[in-house]
Amino acid sequence: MAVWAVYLSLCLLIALSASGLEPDYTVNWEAKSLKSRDFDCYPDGGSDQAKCEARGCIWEPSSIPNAPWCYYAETHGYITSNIVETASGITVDIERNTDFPIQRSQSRDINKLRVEITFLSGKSLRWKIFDPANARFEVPVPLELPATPETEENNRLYRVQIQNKPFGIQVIRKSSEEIIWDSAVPGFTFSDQFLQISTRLPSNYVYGVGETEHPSYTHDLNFHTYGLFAKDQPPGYKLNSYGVHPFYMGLEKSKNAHGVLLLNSNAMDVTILPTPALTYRTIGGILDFYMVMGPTPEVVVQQYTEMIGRPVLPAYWSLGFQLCRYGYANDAEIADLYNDMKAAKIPYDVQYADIEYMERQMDFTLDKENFKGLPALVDRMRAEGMRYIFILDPAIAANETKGSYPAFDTGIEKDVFIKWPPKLSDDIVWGKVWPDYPNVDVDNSLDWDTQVKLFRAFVAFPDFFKKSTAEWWGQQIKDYYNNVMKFDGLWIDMNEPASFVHGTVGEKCLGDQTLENPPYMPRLESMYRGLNHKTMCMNSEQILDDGTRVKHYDVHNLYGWSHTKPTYDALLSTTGKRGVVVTRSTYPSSGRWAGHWLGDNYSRWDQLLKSIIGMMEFSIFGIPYTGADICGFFNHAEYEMCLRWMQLGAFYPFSRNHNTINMPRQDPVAWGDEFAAVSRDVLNIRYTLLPYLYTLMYEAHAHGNTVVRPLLHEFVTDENTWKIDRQFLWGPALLITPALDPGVTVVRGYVPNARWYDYHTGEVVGVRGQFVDMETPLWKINLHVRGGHILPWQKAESNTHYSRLNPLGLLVALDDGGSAHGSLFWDDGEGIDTVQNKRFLLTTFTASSGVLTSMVPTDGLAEADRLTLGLVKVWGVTAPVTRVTMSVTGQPDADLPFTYNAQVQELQFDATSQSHTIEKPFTITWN
Ligand code: MIG
Repeated sequence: MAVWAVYLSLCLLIALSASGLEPDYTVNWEAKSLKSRDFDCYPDGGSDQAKCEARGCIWEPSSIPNAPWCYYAETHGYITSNIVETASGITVDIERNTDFPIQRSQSRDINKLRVEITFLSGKSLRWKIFDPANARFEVPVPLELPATPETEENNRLYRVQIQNKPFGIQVIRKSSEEIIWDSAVPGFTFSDQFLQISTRLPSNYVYGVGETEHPSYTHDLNFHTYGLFAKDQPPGYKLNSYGVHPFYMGLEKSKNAHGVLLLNSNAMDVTILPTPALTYRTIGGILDFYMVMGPTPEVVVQQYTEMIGRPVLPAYWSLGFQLCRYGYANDAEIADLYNDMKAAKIPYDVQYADIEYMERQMDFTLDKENFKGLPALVDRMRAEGMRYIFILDPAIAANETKGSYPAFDTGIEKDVFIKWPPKLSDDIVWGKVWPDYPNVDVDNSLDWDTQVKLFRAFVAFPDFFKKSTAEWWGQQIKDYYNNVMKFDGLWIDMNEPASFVHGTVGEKCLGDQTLENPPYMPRLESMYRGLNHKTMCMNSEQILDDGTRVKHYDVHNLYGWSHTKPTYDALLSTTGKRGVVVTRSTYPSSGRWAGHWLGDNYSRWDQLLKSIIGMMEFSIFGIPYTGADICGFFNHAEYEMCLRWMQLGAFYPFSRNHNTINMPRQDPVAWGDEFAAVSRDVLNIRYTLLPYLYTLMYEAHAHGNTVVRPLLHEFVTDENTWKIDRQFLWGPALLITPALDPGVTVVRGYVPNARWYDYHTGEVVGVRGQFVDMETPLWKINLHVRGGHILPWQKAESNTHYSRLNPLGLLVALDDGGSAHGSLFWDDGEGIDTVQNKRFLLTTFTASSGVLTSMVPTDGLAEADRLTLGLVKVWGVTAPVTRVTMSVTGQPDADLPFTYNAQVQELQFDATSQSHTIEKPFTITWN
């Protein structure tokens, strides 16, 4: 068929459908070939007609930007040969369709495969595609799966159908009959180093796939490819970055939602196509998919985190504001900053030290010249209720005199460092990172490569998969705490792992070069420079817990993951408290032990929006404790941008202002009084709402809820919310509408369909289900509270040590019917396993018809941590109030002092005088 004819009938089709006349004579095959036309048979680039046809594919230039010119024939793929259905799943044998030539001569095709579909539960399923004849690498990240499959058909939300030519799996949501996964599309490939599978998507709305920067939270479907491979790569458009999350959430036409994880840890890329469809291409392992059926976006995250592990509950203080920079000159500079913050009365809980506190950037050392006073300063700050976190990099310096650097010496003794496969060499795979050689005068004016060559010492990378490594790492951390200085949390960086040499010192990786430069190179930042660009050789050998030897090629993306639990365990066992760990490189389930900052961003306006998108993505990846470096890491921050960023960052769960070396200061006391005042005001709001934020963190930990919540999670039936990424929610009830652009005094925001109150005034917003213009003078960030919710709060203090001592306030925002509900989670803020051991208080609050009552489902709080009830604000009280009475079982009723503001419809009453501790239920009535 001539190309022009297809093109013409296409135009006709478009013209007619645009005019509303659906012609029934434009036959189906047109639409069908249009579909297969999207699936790229030459993603490697550099194709031409001859090369394309040599793959048995169809060459047809296209004027659509990014559309493939070489695409698969309809039946290109595998053929189903045998299907066995049981009550708990389906097993399918498939064979390569040999009508088509092999795909890539350098990557051996595997012609016979086994497909195992398991009905994990009524709401989740798994399909695993593997080589039944030869075991291949499988991801060693443990998932929590139901003990027995759901064998009762009627209990399953889904049905699975197998297509045979090409082979494909179709998952159908029974309630809507929508096909929500459909891999019966051309191009399925399973070869040694190139595995490709595509699925049609049920709607144009798909979210996730990281860690990589996306210009919008909703994916653009026009053939965009994102590489996933852990790299010390600041976030940038289409650049693979620190972590890897092959997870997406898809919306369906029926407005249901589902989530899909590809449990594969090899380098890969993911393309999103307008079909709509999605293509995965990975270069190793097997294809192991897990789907959760929701049916709402929020439930998808609950189900996903049930599988990968629920997020850690961070210490209460880690929700406080934090200050860091790379390149503090000495401890005196930190002391001055602390004093200035105190004097300016800006709430702040955590101070950091970056790599400069170390001697020559070596882990577990202290620069005894410039940071001699740091341990004492930390002691002083901690005595005043502050906390301290310091940085650790995984790589350990190797050029110290024997006997002078225990971290390396004991590491060698315990054989913790990554080596070559024994048949090639018994040496360590040396890299170079920050640590300097002993006795060098670092000259920063030299170019980078010369500096690396002259000044940077050899380093060894610990293999954190080994138990012995985890023990050794924990011991170093413990020794530092006991012998050098105290700390409360740990910040782990450079764990992609990052190196300043490519592969190894000398840059020659031993052994199989297809591991360094595979036959198919995913669309990575380093695709033309090899996989080992800025990291270690792919042929390095790592050893799993059970003794299995694996190649770094297969587990590279798990390096940060493997670093995280040992660090968290060490923090707990060393300090006896749960603290917090923040890690740069993550993989599904990293959230069980740590939070994540969004990496080395820029001091640029566009980064404010990108931080919201990044946080929302980490919300659905199950890592709720997240945020970006406030005011930007690289480059000079500018006053207005930094101020707006302080306002936005006050609503990051992980709220830290951080800056790179040699840049001007950008902390809140660096800009003068007005800046300090605005920072203080907005951080006071954050601190006031910390009891609410902490309760959300508990809900994430216990039930998998999101904390930073995209609007579509609360209002999924309203399609207006599906694209919103310039606003976000804290849980269900606080809407945050930041100013994200220079010079604005008005910001356009969506008011979802509910009653909302202006946080600053308590007044009801007159509209709903609409975009509105909100005033945003420089001092103000727009915040709205959703009617129907009760938010716990406490008066802010200089840090959480003090704010936690204040009485508990409640903000009761009544809905249209005069009702509201909410809860409070409270514990000692830092005890280990308080949730598991039920050493916490959970109180629920309900307001309705002028009565506020509390109930206490869990009362495991130690007496010292009890809270008294203080000031309660009720918004949306329409009639004047004459009396407010509090009653508690076994006590006489008490009148409470109150005020009523008729204009704002706000009732305030104060229970402070009652000294009522809230683990005892109460009822308060107003009339
Ligand atoms: O190569 O420790 O992302 O937050 O300040 C830079 C210095 C190493 C990268 C981290 C950044 C940190 C910096 N680190």
